[in-house]
Amino acid sequence: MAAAPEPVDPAPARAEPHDDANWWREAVVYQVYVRSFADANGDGIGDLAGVRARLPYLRDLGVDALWFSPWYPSPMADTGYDISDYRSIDPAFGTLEEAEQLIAEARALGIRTIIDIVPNHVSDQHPWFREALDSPPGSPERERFWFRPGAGAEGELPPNGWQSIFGGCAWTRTEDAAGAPGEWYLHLFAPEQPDLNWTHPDVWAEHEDILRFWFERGVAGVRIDSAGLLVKDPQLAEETAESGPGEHPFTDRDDVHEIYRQWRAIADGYAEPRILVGEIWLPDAERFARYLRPDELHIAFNFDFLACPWEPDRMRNSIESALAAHAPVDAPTTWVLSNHDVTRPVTRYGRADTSFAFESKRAGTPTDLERGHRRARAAALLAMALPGSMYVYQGEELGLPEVEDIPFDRRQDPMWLRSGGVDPGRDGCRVPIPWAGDRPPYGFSEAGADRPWLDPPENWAPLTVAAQSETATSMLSLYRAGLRLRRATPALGDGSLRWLPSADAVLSFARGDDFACIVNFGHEPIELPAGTDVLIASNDLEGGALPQDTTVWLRQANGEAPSWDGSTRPGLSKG
Ligand code: TEU
Ligand code: CA
Repeated sequence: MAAAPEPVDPAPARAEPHDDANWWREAVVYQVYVRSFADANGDGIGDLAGVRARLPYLRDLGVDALWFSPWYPSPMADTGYDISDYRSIDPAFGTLEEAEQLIAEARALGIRTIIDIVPNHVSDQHPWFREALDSPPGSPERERFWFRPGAGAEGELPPNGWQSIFGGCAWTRTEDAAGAPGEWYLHLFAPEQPDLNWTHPDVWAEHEDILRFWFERGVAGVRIDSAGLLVKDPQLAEETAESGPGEHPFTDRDDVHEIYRQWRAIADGYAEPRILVGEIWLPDAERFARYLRPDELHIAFNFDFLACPWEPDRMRNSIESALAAHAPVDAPTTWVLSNHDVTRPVTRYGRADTSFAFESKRAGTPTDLERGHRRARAAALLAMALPGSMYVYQGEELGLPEVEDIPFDRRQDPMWLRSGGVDPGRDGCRVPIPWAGDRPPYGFSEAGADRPWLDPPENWAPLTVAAQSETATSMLSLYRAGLRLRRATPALGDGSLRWLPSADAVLSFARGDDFACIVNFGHEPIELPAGTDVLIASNDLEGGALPQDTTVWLRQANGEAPSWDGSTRPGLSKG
């Protein structure tokens, strides 16, 4: 038997529900990937009219806010993360006026709107980059980007060895109108996404203005794309294996924090303060937490939890270290199981190795979807019970699996294209949402519409919203019930947790005076503590015991002593 984990946070539970200004500390935020959500005009691409029509669905699901992946005009080299105009809406999605209507309509249903801001790079069709290409080396127009002469006798080699996150060289050589080669420019992602130079005052001023533009249209906050990458080493030093904290040439450099302090001041300037959500992939929890200091970002995605394998000790460590890292800056932790960049949880958790890593996505390895589905259900109730806020990616609530057999000629993701097919890409988690009916596209578009931009599989009829709404045991019913209970349970949301003694294969924690959550990862069904009522379980109990890969929420029965505080050890003794 392993020693019981120490209590992680002795702070008292939150005394009263948070006031409205702190909504984000415990919000459930639903990520809308507009292109794949709902297609109202039948061109095979999801749009804002489609989202507006489905707002009641989102209200009934019980989410507090929507985060929209980029909806701006874009050549779609990276499905919208290559923006050519930050103050408008792509015509495929709708109009600015529709976006304003959507923001207002959602708010009338109690749902706030968060938009995606991409400050690291712009589209190569953005006017600034077009001007830069049309201007000579050394011109002010080029200063807003990272143009450099090449190395080698003829400038034929890239300025340094940095590699693109999407694979291949991070530099592309320019040509003038006559086809003569010239300077190179930096792109940490695709060549269609040139990096901005964040030492340039225009870049700062432009983004501050973009923030105000959208805040004044009623958005409640922004999700900041690639938030740790904005600042580059001006010397363009090579990456080395042993760079210390803040020394990497383009990740997590100390100067980046100054940008977010400035943005925080803007966000705080509104009567209803706006919030800043960081997309930051950093293994170092302490460096990560620096972004969440009181005058910087409000919150950032906890990718460690997303990437964590479905194993009790690893999960417990991930949860503990996240809570411990967030506590000193008084920022709430987020609980994220999926987004538009990663393998769907149902698939991930069905593999022998249940972790997530960009470098090894294990596409095509044996996958037990039934087991993955069961674990994804257990993970959902775990995430909903943990202290802080939760982010749900569209389709997660339907238990959609990763689509792994998209024909090569249909795949669009630059990760797939630029890796020469080595990386399966991210299209498999971006397939259109199935709403109703027996056949693709399952109500994503109406009958007679154009083919959807990615085809939903032939076997998704049982996964539609309509089908799952009819079934009490569906993933959708679990998300609806779990989110409803989460909202109705004062001990949940923001606050702290107390670990309870349990067997190695079990996670068990209490929140508030009368709530406990138990997850059983092990083969043996475990007895539940005496004197408790089951609020919800991710799968059926077996003769009153909690089976493998199942999460249960318990409430202390009326008038009973708190039987879980030391007196019972789930998995070790009878309750
Ligand atoms: O993702 C950022 C991103 O891909 C990196 O943080 C990367 O995943 C990480 O460093 C891996 O080591 C965002 C968006 O979510 C994604 O869809 C975009 O393609 C990307 O930025 C470029 O805008
Ligand atoms: Ca459409």
